[in-house]
Amino acid sequence: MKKIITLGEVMLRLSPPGNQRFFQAQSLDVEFGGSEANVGAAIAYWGEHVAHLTAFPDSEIGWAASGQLRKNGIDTQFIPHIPGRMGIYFLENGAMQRSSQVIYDRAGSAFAGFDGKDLDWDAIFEGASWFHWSGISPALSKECADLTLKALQEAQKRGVTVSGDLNYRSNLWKFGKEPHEVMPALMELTNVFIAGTRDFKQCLNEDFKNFEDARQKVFERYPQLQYLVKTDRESHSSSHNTMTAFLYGRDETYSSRSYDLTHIVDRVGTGDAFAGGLIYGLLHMKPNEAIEFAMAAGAIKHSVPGDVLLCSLQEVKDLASGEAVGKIK
Ligand code: KDG
Repeated sequence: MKKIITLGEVMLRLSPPGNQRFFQAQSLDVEFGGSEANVGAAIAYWGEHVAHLTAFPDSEIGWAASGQLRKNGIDTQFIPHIPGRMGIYFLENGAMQRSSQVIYDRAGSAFAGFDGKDLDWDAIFEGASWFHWSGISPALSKECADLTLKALQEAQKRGVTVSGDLNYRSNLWKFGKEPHEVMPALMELTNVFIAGTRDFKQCLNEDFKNFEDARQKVFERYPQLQYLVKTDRESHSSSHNTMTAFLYGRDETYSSRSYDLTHIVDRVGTGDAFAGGLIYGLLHMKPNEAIEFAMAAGAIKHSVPGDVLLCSLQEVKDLASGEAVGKIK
């Protein structure tokens, strides 16, 4: 069993049932979600030891959140319960030509104010093979940016492989720093980037001509970088997308098969299921198999409501190998 560490905020996810608009809703469906914990949940379901780092409020909601992580198979032993509130995100599911909408209500959350000064890094990383972070955490506050950097330094010190989903979100980054003032130092300590051209432009404040241009420059600039991974999504409507994934090494490129995803149930968390599949794949498989496995995990997530992909290893392997019934181009 491998040990994987993930870091990031977990929020309450409140959404109008089905495809109702916010205005219509008489009730809201309640879940917990957070990009990096979603990644961890998928991997934990496949039998690995995943420990998540975050901070929860010392309230019934905070305890419910940590209970949910444990229910998802995640080790919560390093998570403190501290003063502060639970961040919330409201999600209205799109339909047909109407996109989904996310509204954040997360300022002043326990995680945003968490400096991690009391974390026992030796215990956290003991026996760990992998650390995963995303560009969401450093966007939230100075404390979270510093905590992400510290976690990366501790991971690198111990030779733990690091993946980062650069995940630029324009509606975050409100604490007074721009992405390019924070992200390059984090990228220097990361071995696998999950990112597209827009992420690179924003994180490095550079006007790359296209993805090829960015790819060449980041491989030159970051000697520790092993893989650069991206997904291409063509959105025909809210419920019909086409997706393909690509994995670039220094000397090799692999692409997954393309998935024609019709009747999408919930695409939130697709990138997280994909990242979980990638981490699991790179820990256990050859790179060409890993990207196929990751894309299959991301594809299956579209059929599952909620933030988290919970499905068996075999189901993902079957789809990845083309043996499952699925609409594959
Ligand atoms: O990838 C899914 C995330 O967007 C969701 O879990 C909420 O973590 C979240 C965020 O910060 O938006």
